[in-house]
Amino acid sequence: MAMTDCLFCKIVAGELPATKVAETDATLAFRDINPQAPTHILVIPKAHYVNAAEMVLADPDLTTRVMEEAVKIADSEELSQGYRLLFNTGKDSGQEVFHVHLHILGGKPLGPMVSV
Ligand code: DGP
Repeated sequence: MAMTDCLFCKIVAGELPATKVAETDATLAFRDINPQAPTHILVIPKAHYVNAAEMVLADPDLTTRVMEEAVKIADSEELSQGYRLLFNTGKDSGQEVFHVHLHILGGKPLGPMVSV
């Protein structure tokens, strides 16, 4: 169910613009507004889940569809040298948008994953 105050639900509903990359009945992919790599795309389920943990527990099949879509997009974006798939989940991860989204990052060597 769409949440009226959710940024990514508004993108799904066409109420806010986004540079769309791919769409299925259950998922939408669009370019990140603040790219952290030459290719930075977000894949979201159209249904609203706060984060990956909530989606995995509620709908494993949808989780698989989000992952499958990311792999297809990585292929179509020619990220054959490698890419990173990332779900920020919760406060310590730095999650800023609370509609689950899978980051696809690639297009250059990405370096270490996190600093400690
Ligand atoms: P996270 O930290 O995992 O919650 O990442 C949220 C990402 O969403 C961040 O990389 C920037 C992106 N983002 C935030 N607002 C918008 C928006 O309105 N449009 C698009 N395309 N991306 C957005």
